[in-house]
Amino acid sequence: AVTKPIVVSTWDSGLPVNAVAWKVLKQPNGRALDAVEAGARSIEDTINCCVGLGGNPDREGKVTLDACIMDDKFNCGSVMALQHIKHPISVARKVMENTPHVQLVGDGALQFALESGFQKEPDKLSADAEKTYKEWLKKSEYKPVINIEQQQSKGQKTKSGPFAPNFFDDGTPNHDTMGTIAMDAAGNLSGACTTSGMAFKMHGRVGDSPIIGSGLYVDNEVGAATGSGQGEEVIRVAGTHLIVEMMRMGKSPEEACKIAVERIVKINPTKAKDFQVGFIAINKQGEYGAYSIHHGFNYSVTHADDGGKVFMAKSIFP
Ligand code: SD4
Repeated sequence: AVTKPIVVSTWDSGLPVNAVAWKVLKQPNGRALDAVEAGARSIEDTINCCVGLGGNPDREGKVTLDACIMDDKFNCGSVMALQHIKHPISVARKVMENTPHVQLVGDGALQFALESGFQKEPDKLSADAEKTYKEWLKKSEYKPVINIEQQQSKGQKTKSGPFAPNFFDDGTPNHDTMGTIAMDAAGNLSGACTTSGMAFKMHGRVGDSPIIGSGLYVDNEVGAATGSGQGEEVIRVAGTHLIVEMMRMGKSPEEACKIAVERIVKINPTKAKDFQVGFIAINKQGEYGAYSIHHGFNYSVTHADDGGKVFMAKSIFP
């Protein structure tokens, strides 16, 4: 039997995102596209390190957001390095639906957002982001920090292990890039990905998250995939497109994610010890799976009215 509807998101911070998406999916005609957008919007509304305007800034202190969305008919839209807008995912959807283009970047994306009726938000870092940024400025080291490193730089450890929520020891949830993929009751797939990107990146840097085929890919005949982690490394292998193609060839979602992760590690196994990438995928049967380079990447799955479950992805390194 096909498990549907179903929604899967990166990280345990995806659980409340899934809950919002689930409300859409459980409606008789609820569309996966609306579900993933609503989910992404809900985390863009919260203050956290890695998604939305409250997220960490680039090295110049500017918060620049990346997001993309893709439906069941290869329609897709994306915004990159977008400033001042609370809901980049909805701007991405408008790019998809109301323009002849797929990607809008920077000032042009902002201009389009404002013309589309989005409100320009003031340039103000969240208290958390300001604190982290000031700390970073002391050394201003241009060294992308992600997941595992981020936790160490906070001087905190996360609790980990199968099914264990990924919380810092002080109880703060470890948020990160939010990738959400869903299949609705009609069996149609869609996906969304939203992020403030790598903390302290160069101004203008764009990661994998808003790039169709890297941070997100959906093929309604086969499946969908998204991910989180060091964007540059994901782009190099067109990670999520690779995963969907592997599923097309009969691999399970987990096997497909593993192949993409292995492809990244093989490029430079030594370097891969220092960065994290994690992928999640679903197929048309409603099967789901994940894989990451390092232990610690978890993901959230919801396919019933039970609040969903968090799973720890298998990884190459323990
Ligand atoms: C990026 N993939 O900008 C994002 C960041 C991320 O865990 O996912 N961090 O490269």
